[in-house]
Amino acid sequence: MEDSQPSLEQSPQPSNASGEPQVKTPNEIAQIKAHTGKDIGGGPPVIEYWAKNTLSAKGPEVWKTLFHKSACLSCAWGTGGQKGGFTNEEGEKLQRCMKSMEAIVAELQPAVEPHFFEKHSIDDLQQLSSMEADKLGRLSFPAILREGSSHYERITWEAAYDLVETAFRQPPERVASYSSGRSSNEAAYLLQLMMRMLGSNNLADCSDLCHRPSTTGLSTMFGSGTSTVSLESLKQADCVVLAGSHAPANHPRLMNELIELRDRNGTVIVINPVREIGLVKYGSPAFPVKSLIPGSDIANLFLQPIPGSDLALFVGIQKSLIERDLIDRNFLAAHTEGWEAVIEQAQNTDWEKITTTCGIHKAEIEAAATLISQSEKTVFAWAMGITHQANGTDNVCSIANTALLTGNVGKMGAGVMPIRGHSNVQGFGSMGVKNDIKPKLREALEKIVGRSLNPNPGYHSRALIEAADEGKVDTLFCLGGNLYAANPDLTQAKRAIGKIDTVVYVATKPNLGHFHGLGQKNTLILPVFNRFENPHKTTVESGNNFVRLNDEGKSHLSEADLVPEVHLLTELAHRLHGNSPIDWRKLQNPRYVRELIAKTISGYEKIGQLDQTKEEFTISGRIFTTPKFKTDSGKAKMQLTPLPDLTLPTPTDFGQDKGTVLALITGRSYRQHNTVVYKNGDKYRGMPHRQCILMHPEDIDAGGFANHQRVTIQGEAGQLDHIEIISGAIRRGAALMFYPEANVLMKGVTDPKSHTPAYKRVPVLVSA
Ligand SMILES: Nc1nc2c(c(=O)[nH]1)N[C@H]1C(S)=C(S)[C@@H](COP(=O)(O)OP(=O)(O)OC[C@H]3O[C@@H](n4cnc5c(=O)[nH]c(N)nc54)[C@H](O)[C@@H]3O)O[C@H]1N2
Ligand SMILES: Nc1nc2c(c(=O)[nH]1)N[C@H]1C(S)=C(S)[C@@H](COP(=O)(O)OP(=O)(O)OC[C@H]3O[C@@H](n4cnc5c(=O)[nH]c(N)nc54)[C@H](O)[C@@H]3O)O[C@H]1N2
Ligand code: SF4
Ligand SMILES: [Mo]
Repeated sequence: MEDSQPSLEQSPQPSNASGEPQVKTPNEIAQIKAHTGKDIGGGPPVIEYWAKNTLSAKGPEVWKTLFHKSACLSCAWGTGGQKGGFTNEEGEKLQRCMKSMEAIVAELQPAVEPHFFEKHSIDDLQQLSSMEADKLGRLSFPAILREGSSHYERITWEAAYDLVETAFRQPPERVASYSSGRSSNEAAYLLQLMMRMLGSNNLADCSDLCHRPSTTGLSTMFGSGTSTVSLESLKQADCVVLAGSHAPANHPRLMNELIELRDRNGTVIVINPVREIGLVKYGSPAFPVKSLIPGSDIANLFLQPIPGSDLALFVGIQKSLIERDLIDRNFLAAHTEGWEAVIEQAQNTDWEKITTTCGIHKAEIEAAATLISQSEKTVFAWAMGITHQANGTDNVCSIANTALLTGNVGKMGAGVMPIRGHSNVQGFGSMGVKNDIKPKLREALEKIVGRSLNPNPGYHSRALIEAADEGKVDTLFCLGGNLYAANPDLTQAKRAIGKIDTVVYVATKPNLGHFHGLGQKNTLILPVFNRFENPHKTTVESGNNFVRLNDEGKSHLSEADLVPEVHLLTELAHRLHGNSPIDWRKLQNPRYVRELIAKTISGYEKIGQLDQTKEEFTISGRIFTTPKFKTDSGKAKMQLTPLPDLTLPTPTDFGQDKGTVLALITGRSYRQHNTVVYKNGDKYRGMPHRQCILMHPEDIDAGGFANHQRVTIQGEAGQLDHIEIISGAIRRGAALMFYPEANVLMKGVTDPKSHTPAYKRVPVLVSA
C-alpha cells in the first residue's frame, strides 16, 4: 500500500487520459446522480424547505423576520438591510436563500427550558451532539459553572459583571478575547477598544481560522486585504474562476450571478477536488421558470486538482499564458512590481513538476488558460479550499499573480474576490479586531484615548490555544463563536481552554464549546439579543465591502433576561476604564460608537451620518476600478509562490502496516452553519449522516473496502471509528468529512504566513 500512495493521488484523473479539456457531460451528471440521487444542486428541495417553514406555526414570525430591515445573519455575500429583506445592494429582488431562513429559524426557537441546567449535569451536556446542543433553544439567562460544581446555575447580571470585571483585572498579556463574525461592527469596535485600552492585543478572531490568508496575501500585494470587486463589477465580468468554494451551499446567491454570467455567454471555470453537483448544474429559486426545476449549467470547465495543490495549477496557467504570449506586458510594466521574477518562476518550473503536483493534465491547464485569455474581464474568486492549506497565503498570491498577468485587476468587471464567511466577519477586521494593529489605526485610537497603546502583536487564534495550553492565559472573553470546536485537535483545544481560569461565552444559543471548553475556575454563558432583536440600530459589512444598517427589533423571547452586546461591552468597559477619556455609558447608544468609527476607521467616514441619512454605502478605497493600488508605490507587488511539497505519510507513519492514506478535506455539510449542525446528512453529496467519509470508487476498490463499509479513520491527533464509506464524485486520493466532528483527527498544522490551519489537507489512514 505504501508504494502506491503517492501515485494514487498524483496520477492525473483517469477520465481525462486523452488530454481533452474536462467539461461536464450528461454522462458525468448521470454518474453523480448514481451516487447521490441528485442531478442538480439547489432545486425543488429548497422550495420545500421554504414552504415547510413559512407555512408552519412559526410562519408569521419567520416572515416578519425575513422582512425586517436587517442584514441576513448567515453568510457574508450579504443581503437585506435598509433596502428590505429580499433586496441586494443593486436593488435586485428575491435575494434571500434557504440558508438565511435556516439561520432565522434557529434563532426563533423557544428559550432553553428555565430549569434545564439544574436537571442536567455537565457530564450529560457533554453527551450532546452539535445539533442537539443547538436544538436546546435560545439562551435566556446568564449562567455559570463554578469550579467543583457539576451543573451550570443561573446567576444575576450584576454578579456576572462583577466576576468578569475581576477576571479582566489581570496582567494584560494574560487576558484574551476571541470573536466570531456575527456580532455588529459597533460591538466589534467596542471589544477591540476595551482590550487595547487594557494593553492587550490578544484579539483572536474566527477570521484567523478562515480568510486570514486572503487578507495577508492581498494586503501585501495591493495594500488592501479585501475583495477588489463590487457586486456591480461582478455583473460585468465575462469569466469567473471559482476555486475552493462550495457556493451552492455556503453562498447560494452567488450562484445567481454565475447563472446570469452563463446567460450572457460568459465562462465559469470551477476548481475543486470534489465534483460538487451544484457547481455542475444548479436550480435557483430566483429564476423559477428557467432554472429551478431544469437546473442551470454552471461550470464550462471543471478541474479537480489534488487537495492543497491549487498553487501549482495557477503557476501552470501562468506558464501556459507566458508560452503563448498571452500576458499583458504593458499592464505589468505600468502597474506592477516583481512581475519579471514571477514570469521567470513560471518559466523555470517544468510541466512535469506542475502536472504531477496538481494532478491535472497539461491540456486541461492550457484549456483554462485559453478561456481566461479569451475573456475581456475575469473575476478570480475563492473560499476555504484555497485558504485552509499549509500554504494558504501563497495560494492566494498565485491566484492574484494570475489575475495581474492577464491585466485583470483594477478595472470594472474584473478582479480578485475572496468569498467571505460569516455575515460580519469582514466588519470585525475593518473595526480592528485582530491581533496585530495597523500603525495608522493605533495612531487614530491613541488620539481618542489620549495615550499610547501597546504596538506589539498579541495572540491570534492558534497562538491563543498554544499559549493557554502553556498556562499563559487567565481570562478568555468570547464574543460569539465556538473556539473549542472550530479549532483543529479538539483534545488539545479542550485541554488548553481548561487551563484558563475564567472563560466567558457571550452567545445566543448553546453550542459544544459551552459544554467542552470549560474554564478551570469559572465558565460563564452570557445571553444576548441577535441582530434582528437589538433595541438599537447596528451595522455590518459584507464581503463585497458594502455596509448595511440593521433596524432595531424585538425578540420573541418576551420573558428572557437578555442584553444587547453593545450594552454588555460598554458596561464592562465602564467598570474597567471609568468614564474618562471615554464615556462608555454614552456609547450604549451605538450611534456614538458610529461617530468614533467614522473618525478612526479608514473608508468608513460615511458611517458618521448613517443615522441621519440611512444611506448604506460601499467602503471607500477598496474596489479598484483603475490599476492604482494602495501600496506605497501605487503598483501591485507580485509575489513568488514556490510549489508545495504534498508528500503524504505512509501507513507506517500512523503505526500501522496496512490501510489507505488519503488527503482528507474537512468542511461543511449542506445543513450546518460552521460548528452548528442543523440537520444530519448531505443529500447533495449522497452522505446520509455525519459519520461518513466520501471516497473515490477506485480508492475504495484498491483499498479492499466496500461502499457503505464501516472503517476507522486515523489522523495525526486522534481517530474516529465506525465511519461509513460513501462512494462519491471526488478525485482519487482525496476524501471528505464534516467538521467539527472530524477536528479530533488533525494536528494544528498552519500556514506560516497567516497561521490559518490546513483543514483541507489532513493526512488520514483509512483501515478496516
Ligand atoms: N450554509 C452555510 N453557509 C456558510 C457557512 C456554513 O457553515 N453554512 N459558513 C460560512 C463561513 S464562516 C465560511 S468561511 C464559508 C465557507 O464556504 P466554503 O469555503 O464554500 O466552505 P467549505 O465547506 O469549507 O468548502 C470548501 C470547498 O472547497 C473545496 N476544496 C477542498 N480542498 C480544496 C483544494 O485543495 N482546492 C480547491 N480548489 N478546492 C478545495 C471543497 O471540496 C469544498 O467544495 O461559508 C460561509 N457560509
Ligand atoms: N475542520 C474544519 N474546521 C474549521 C473549518 C473547516 O472548514 N474545517 N472552518 C473554519 C472557519 S472558516 C470558521 S469561520 C470557524 C468558525 O468558528 P466560529 O465562528 O467560532 O464558530 P460558529 O460555529 O460560527 O459559532 C456559532 C455560535 O455563535 C453564537 N452566535 C450566533 N449568533 C450570535 C450573535 O449574534 N452574537 C453572539 N455573541 N453569538 C452568536 C452561537 O452561540 C453559535 O453557537 O471554524 C473553522 N474550523
Ligand atoms: S447568500 Fe448568504 S447573505 Fe445571501 S441570503 Fe443566502 S445566506 Fe444570506
Ligand atoms: Mo469562515
